[in-house]
Amino acid sequence: MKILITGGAGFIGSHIAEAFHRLGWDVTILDNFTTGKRENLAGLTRTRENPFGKATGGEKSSEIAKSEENLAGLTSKRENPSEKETGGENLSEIATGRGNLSGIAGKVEIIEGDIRDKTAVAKAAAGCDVVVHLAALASVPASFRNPEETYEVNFMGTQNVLEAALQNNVKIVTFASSSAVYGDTDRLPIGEETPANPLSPYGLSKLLSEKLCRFHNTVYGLPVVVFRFFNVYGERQNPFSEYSAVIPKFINIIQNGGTPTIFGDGEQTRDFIYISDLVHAHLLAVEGALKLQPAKSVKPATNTSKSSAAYEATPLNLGSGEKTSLNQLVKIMSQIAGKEIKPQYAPPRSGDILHSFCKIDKIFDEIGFKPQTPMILGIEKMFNSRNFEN
Ligand code: UD2
Repeated sequence: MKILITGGAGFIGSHIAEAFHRLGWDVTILDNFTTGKRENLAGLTRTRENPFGKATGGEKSSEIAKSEENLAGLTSKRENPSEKETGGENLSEIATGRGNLSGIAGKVEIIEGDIRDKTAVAKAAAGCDVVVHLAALASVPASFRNPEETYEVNFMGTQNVLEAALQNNVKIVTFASSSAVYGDTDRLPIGEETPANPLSPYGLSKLLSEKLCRFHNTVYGLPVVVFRFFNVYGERQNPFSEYSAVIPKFINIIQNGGTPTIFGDGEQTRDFIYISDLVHAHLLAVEGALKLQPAKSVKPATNTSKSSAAYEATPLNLGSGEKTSLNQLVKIMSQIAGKEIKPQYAPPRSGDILHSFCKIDKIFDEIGFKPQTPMILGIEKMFNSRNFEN
């Protein structure tokens, strides 16, 4: 089985790439390396000699032996009696890196290219069974500075990816949308039925791209899962950029003996989801799609034996379902650091929303996903990782 991950060298993409790699899939990564990093892909190459640590892009790893029983990828457990019955548990282990398939590796191909480049996208998608589309300009503040480029990359880039997926009859595309499509709402927790009122070019670009996904499903029968990511955190998340997310930023400051700054009174809330939970959701979505469509042909999702709205590009919230205020976040970090961290407070950041946390019933009903990582655990793992060395 072969998967294309756009934005696969980024924080999120590299974790998803590792999980599929552990399953024995061939992984193609398309990334323009503006925010993605080659170091993020070290986990794909660690178990064997592989040129990618030094690659300049577009190179292929040497063929390596594959275990027959794992060639079926996600569905292998049905034929493999040595694995546990419950697919969810199994995939969860793969998602957290504890899967017993480590060391079984498919081919890895890294293509340096931009999703605005149709030729690069077509080349990357050739022969793929699954596409995970993550590549985007993902910053809200940056989208205000450069709305045009945000629309070009996020919307037209998505068009190129969907078109290439269609050309290759892929079994499933997953699309990374965002909680930013909701804008500010007082209907909490946020259910998928909440009217989308994006308040940034970034949020709008994601909403428009969701529509593109839905269009490709309705008109061409392309199966697409649309995930609305909430605040994702985890190892390898960049703490150094001006647009860095609050968790890696604060951990880095604390580990360097500094004082984190909270914008506002710290009572704003976010729904933080740990990276391995997000990876698990992707594995479940792909597994579900493969069960629905065992043959390599794209049929309208409605014609499959067991239809699911999830594969018809109706959005699914991908969050923890828990709300955490910034003040609570600092308390959790104090607990892990073993000392009281006293943040300083600054005026609220303009354009910030106050509260964001989501309902997660739909994603459970549709693909059986439930987050499993309490924040204290996820953040502790980040504290213990070595990714914050500049
Ligand atoms: C996240 C996503 C964004 C979009 C949005 C949807 C990140 C980096 N951004 O934006 O892409 O999907 O959700 O609504 O994941 N904060 C501080 N001090 C700091 C940095 C941040 O107090 O030094 C606050 C910030 O004001 C906000 C909260 O922490 O209230 C979270 O900020 P963020 O930048 O991590 O993420 P957010 O929710 O703005």
